Amino acid sequence: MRLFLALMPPPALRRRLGELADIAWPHCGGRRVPDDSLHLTLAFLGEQPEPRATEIGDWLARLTILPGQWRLDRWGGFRRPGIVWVGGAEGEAPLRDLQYQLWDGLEGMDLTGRPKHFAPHITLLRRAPRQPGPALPDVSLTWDYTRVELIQSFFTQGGSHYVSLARTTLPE
Ligand code: 2AM
Repeated sequence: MRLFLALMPPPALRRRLGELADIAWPHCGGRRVPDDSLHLTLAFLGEQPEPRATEIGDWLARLTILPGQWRLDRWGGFRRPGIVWVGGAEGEAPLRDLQYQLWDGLEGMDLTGRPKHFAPHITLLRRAPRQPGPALPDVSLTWDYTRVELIQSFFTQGGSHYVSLARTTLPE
């Protein structure tokens, strides 16, 4: 099972992010990520056997995270795989703390893959031949997040399809 931990945007923010993908596409090209699949990856776990998914899901369901706010105000890209994303210019310390805390727990279960660098981003376009430029409008969105989800990724003809397997407990 191909797994990752992510923050999934609430529906209204998901729609706004989808609108940004529509705005970026004529400039950058590539394959637009469907609204349902937009997310922020906190920990990519790769292929894992099914019992591992259960173990990770049980661990996640017992966790409560510190709610936080992420201000999205920046276009960005990873030129080589042709990714176009939105992220934050600053104020990412709470997300970094969250990613750090999650990897501590995952490593406690002997999972590996903690990245050397964490660059929080929401991918809008994949395999885009052009990177975002000054013609794109300013981004100003706020994401109030409360829980992390364990997501299983399936490859389909239309791209990746995601299913949520487990989530952290909401804070009281
Ligand atoms: P991306 O959005 O930058 O492509 C599910 O595949 C998620 O995990 C995606 O958000 C993707 O990030 C990320 N991901 C995919 N393959 C990865 C890898 N080999 N290492 C780290 N993250 C990966």
